Amino acid sequence: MTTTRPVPRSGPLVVAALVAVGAAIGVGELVAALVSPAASPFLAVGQAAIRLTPEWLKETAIAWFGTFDKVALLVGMVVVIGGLTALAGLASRRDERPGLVLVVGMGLLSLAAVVTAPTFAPLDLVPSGVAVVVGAGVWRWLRPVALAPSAAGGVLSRRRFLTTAGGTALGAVAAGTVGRVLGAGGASPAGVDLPAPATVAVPPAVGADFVADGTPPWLTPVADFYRIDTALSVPRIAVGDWSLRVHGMVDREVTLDFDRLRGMRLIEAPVTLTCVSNEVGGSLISNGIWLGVPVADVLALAGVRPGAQQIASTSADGWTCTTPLGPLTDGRAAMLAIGLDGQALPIEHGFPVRMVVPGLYGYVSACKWITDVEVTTYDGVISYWEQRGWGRFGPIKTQSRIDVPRDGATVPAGRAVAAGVAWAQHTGVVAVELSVDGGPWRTAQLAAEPTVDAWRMWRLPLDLAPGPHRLQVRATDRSGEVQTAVEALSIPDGATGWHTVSVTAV
Ligand SMILES: Nc1nc2c(c(=O)[nH]1)N[C@H]1C(S)=C(S)[C@@H](COP(=O)(O)O)O[C@H]1N2
Ligand SMILES: [Mo]
Repeated sequence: MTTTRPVPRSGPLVVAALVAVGAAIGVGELVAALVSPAASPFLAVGQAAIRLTPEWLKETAIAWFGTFDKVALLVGMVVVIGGLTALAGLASRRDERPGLVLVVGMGLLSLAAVVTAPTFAPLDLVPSGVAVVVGAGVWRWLRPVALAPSAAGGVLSRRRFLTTAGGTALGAVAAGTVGRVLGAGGASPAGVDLPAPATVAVPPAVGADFVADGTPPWLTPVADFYRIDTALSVPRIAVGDWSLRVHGMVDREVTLDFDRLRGMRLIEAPVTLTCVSNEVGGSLISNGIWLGVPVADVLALAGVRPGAQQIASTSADGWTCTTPLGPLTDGRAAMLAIGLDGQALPIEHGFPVRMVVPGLYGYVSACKWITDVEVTTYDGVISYWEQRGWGRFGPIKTQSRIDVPRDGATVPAGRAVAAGVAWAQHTGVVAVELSVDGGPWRTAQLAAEPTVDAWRMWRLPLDLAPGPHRLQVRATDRSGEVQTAVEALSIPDGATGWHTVSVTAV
């Protein structure tokens, strides 16, 4: 008499594989929180993907997902890992090796991601190492339970599998959650004391916007401030753990802790930040009032040697930018900022210390979570984005935007108002003009200009005949330069062209 072996059910195998991989990720998260917060195996892989993403793909991702590009990456990772894991589970009916290969393969991938991170330290290997061992162990233990013959005592074995797998899954989720919570601890802007600045460069911003006509408020609410960075999980640095090392072409190396920095001469100034990736008409621009220590004062402590040309700033997570010494030492409000709009910096905007330089795009100046400044030459350090094809220098280009009416809007014929913003940080905007259907340029009314380091709002009543119309805007800066009509992509050093919207008057 022959007995046929029961065909193993695929469901439990897939579940077993998913639980094993989930346990690896969850425990990896927990171990990372305990020994090396930046070395979470899951996030390290995502972070490596960000580093390796070719420029065209990054631009496509930003075009598709905007500032949700990181969420999209994480969701994509979950889908890919889940899919591969399910396949490996299915392939493991007769043999545990496909599942093992998957777990070990993912472990090697995360080790590679961790080792190639700019902030790599040997301890960072531990979370991925533990994750592989846990993942492989859970797989080797759960797979036989998943395959337990369903003939005799089938209900029992199914129940045993469900409780075992379910319990392990719960444990994995708990480990991962505890890991995330622990990893988030320590750093908090709440309760950080900000001394009063010696220089309050903040004239009352009265009449600086036309919110009633549809411009953004002159001062961007902190919660609405655009956010751009390469950090999949933001560095969380407790004030007591922070220090800044100033070295390179200096007379004496200096290391400042937070209290020392906070005790130096503080200035407060509005500065409008802009991202080089901002497209014509885009929203990657925001205005804040920053509190900080002039970069020049910190450089003076160290003493810049002759021949130095720029500084290279590095963040806690290993991102770098380079900034020419000129704009850092010519008296403008270039600062190591510790405050934004009267509060300590929000974590995602660089807590506890970041750099802010009026007139330069963020990628060449606005280093968040800054921990290291090297005084060097232009060729001494090539920054993160310069390595990826972006320009070495990133002065902000004179630009303007139509906020109202929106593209595609229907407006009342005869009595609409157009309004928006223009910017030429540290130079200032002296005129904004609007052209309807390619006709003559009409001069817009400008709002007050509390500082040349911030954007400037404009408005212009329109008298449109019924029908479709095309509105175009251009700004003129204080150097006399009229915003160019030439359309350029944001790479390598900032988009140009006139923002154009199409509307229908009825
Ligand atoms: N550490 C770190 N700092 C960074 C970045 C980054 O990726 N990492 N991105 C820069 C870029 S490209 C911009 S536009 C600004 C944005 O600052 P915000 O997010 O506070 O608006 O931060 C800059 N500072
Ligand atoms: Mo940027």
